[in-house]
Amino acid sequence: MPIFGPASEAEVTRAILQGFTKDLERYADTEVIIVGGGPSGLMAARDLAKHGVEVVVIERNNYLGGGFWIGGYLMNTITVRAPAQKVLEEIGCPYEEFSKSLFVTPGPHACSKLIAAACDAGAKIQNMTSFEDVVIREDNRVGGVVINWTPVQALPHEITCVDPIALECDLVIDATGHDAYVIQTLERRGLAKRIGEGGMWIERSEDAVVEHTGIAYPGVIVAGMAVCSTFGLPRMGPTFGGMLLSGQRAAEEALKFLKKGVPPAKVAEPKPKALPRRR
Ligand code: 48H
Repeated sequence: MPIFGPASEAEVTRAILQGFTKDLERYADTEVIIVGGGPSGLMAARDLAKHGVEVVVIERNNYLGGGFWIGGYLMNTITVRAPAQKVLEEIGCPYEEFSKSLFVTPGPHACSKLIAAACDAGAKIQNMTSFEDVVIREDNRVGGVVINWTPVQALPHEITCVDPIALECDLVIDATGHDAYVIQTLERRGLAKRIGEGGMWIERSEDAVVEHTGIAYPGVIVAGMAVCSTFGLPRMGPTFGGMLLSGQRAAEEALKFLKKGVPPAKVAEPKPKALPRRR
């Protein structure tokens, strides 16, 4: 008696294809695209999905988490300053108090909990996918992202004649870390400016990164280290509370932009006639 139920090779292939196609078809036109699946991007994805926003994370690696896996100096310990330990509590990640307002937790535990929290909330993940360019609309507003398979980008130029595809959205969140890749793309066209991050100053940088998280260009919110790079803020080294709270702030700003998250009206208003979703 076999242990496993029946499934042929062809069925397995079809299951993979259908899963991929179903997701990509749905997210060809979505509400929010988050470029970068590090701590700030995952946090934003989780909070947006929790509010019922259609959100997809584009990640160039096969794994999510960015710098959140290993903490500082390849030593696997994540540090967060108060009040960011509350986020760890929310996602069910155990932590210890190191000193009055500094908390520690193992990177792999924190990272896997955060990934699970984003997926459980309903965020979709498109990994091994690199952001290449922006889709531009009237007045140079960003209206989507141009993507390609990461392996295609990694091939020698002579054998990479593979055109990318594009996904449309209402809002892009640049959570690509130090590179601020979305803003960089706009900068190359003379549309935006990236100042570059400043030197390390933990006690200044984390407040600043949260305060500056928001719309940096029409159609683009910056989150996480991309905020420091865009606005010339000090860096915070191996402490991650600012990344988590910046992701939360990015989600709040996105909800405001999308006019979501407002309490429902007490009296039901008549529904407007359904229109095609956009453009
Ligand atoms: C698709 C891309 C692309 C692309 C990059 O670096 P991250 O962890 O980013 P944050 O901002 O969430 O967190 C920063 C933190 O890890 C850190 O580095 C800190 C706190 N440094 C302080 C200091 O002083 O040094 O994650 C970014 C993610 C990664 O997973 C990348 O692979 C991904 O974005 N990414 N994905 N297309 N073009 N570029």
